[in-house]
Amino acid sequence: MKHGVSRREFLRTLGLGAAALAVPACSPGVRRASAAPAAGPNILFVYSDDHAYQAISAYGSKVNKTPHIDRLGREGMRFDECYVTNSICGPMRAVVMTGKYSHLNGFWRNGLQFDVAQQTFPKLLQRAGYQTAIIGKYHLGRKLNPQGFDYYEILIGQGPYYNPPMRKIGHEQPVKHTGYTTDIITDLALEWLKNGRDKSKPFMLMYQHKAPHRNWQPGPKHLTMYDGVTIPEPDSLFENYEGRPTAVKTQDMTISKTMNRSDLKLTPPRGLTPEQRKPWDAAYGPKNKKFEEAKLQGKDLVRWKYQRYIKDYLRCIASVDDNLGRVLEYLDSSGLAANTIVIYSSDQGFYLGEHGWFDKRWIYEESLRTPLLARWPGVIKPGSVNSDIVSPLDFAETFLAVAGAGIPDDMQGRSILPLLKGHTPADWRKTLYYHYYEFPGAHRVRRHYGVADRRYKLIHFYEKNVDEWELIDLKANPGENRNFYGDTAYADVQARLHKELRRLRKRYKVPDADPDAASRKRR
Ligand code: SGN
Ligand code: CA
Repeated sequence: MKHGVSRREFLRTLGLGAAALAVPACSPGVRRASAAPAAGPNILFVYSDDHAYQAISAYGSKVNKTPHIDRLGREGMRFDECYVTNSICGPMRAVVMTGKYSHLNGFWRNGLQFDVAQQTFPKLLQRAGYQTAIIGKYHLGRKLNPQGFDYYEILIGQGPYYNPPMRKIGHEQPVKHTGYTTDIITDLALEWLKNGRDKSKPFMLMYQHKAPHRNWQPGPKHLTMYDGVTIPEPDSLFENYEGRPTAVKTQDMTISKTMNRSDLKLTPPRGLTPEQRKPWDAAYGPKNKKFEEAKLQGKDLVRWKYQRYIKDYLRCIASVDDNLGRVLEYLDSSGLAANTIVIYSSDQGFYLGEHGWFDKRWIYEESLRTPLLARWPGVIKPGSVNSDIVSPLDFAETFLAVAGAGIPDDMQGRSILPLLKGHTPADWRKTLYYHYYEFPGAHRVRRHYGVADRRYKLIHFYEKNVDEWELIDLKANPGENRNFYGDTAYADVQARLHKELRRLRKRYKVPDADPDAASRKRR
């Protein structure tokens, strides 16, 4: 166990919140014994899909308001530099489960089956006396049932926005639901909190939304929100990619070209009931008619697409935020709030028109950084902000530390518990290693790895036919549209980052060949 220091520190500092946390004065040895009741707080992990920090008012959103997410920041801590390790859904979920990089947890691209037999933090929490549940999006494969959960009810694959069939523990066949998925996931989570769990144990609930994932279908309550409003455009909506790496020029994720009629709601979604179709058609019908008649071209058309996209995206978020409000209200009224750590995060960030894009995948800011807010009454100082580099790679370790359970040596992140308490260890990381693999794949983003600190990024697009390097300087060029690689003024920075990249690849045991190298060669 490598957690000795942080655990001792955890116990030492418990004086702070001991009463509120109802932690009995027991030694670590006793705590770990299987017969002892778990003593840590409840853990509520709220996870959305593709929720950009630019669309959270606590992060200074220029486009929307998220009062309930903001509340977590006001009553807890906001992390400004939470970097994902592989900006894509399934892989980040696997990183969260295991505390390991993709090349070690085996789930390096979407569409794989997660090896459920491996070590995960929910299994370790179970062993530490927690009751564990996952409700909502799972996206770690359909072939095997989740392990490490006392309860699960999960979407199948991506799952639809309306009327989702869900896989429920103990049921052979999917359970059908009628309604809006964000509401349904919340209803199920509340039901489990109220009546489903074993109240003699602390819980760890993963409450995970499908929203606001593509193709951004708003719920019945938000269909006309933002009508008549113009949402500000990002400065780089019409970026031309001059001087950028080949990978940037050959992607397929622009609002102008990639978005299809279904994304833009020019065709209605399938699978709605007649009662759901009625308000949908009433909301989109007249607007679509006006659009078709206007016969927009060029930049005007892109501008229209951006407005349609961003409004639908924000409508989906409004529902996520409203539903979080319901959950927070329940924690308050049930008295659970005082002894529950609530975390809000997203599997990765998202482009809201920056570089002309939607989607994610890149090491660039909007998809590297993901929101992270945490509230833990009596432990986290309300209204605090942290700007250390943290990562979902640290979540498993953090949950185990919060629970007072041991952190296995083979996990690759580090518990952020000291940061939550306002103390950053002197040897906290200053850089993060990143690696994206899903090419060929949707949106044609080339494989790349790189290192990011808070100012610079060194990026390697490393496939044989597109072997290119890029150096980003956020201070000189916050828009990340200039490549400083090879610029003599950056020689020292470049050399330093090359060295750091080699160090990190060695430290995290990144193999020279990609996981699919052998099969790609055969093809
Ligand atoms: C779907 C989407 C893509 C998206 C991937 C991965 N297309 O394929 O736009 O990048 O999911 O998203 S869609 O037309 O089916 O919506 S992830 O969040 O699951 O990684
Ligand atoms: Ca995602």
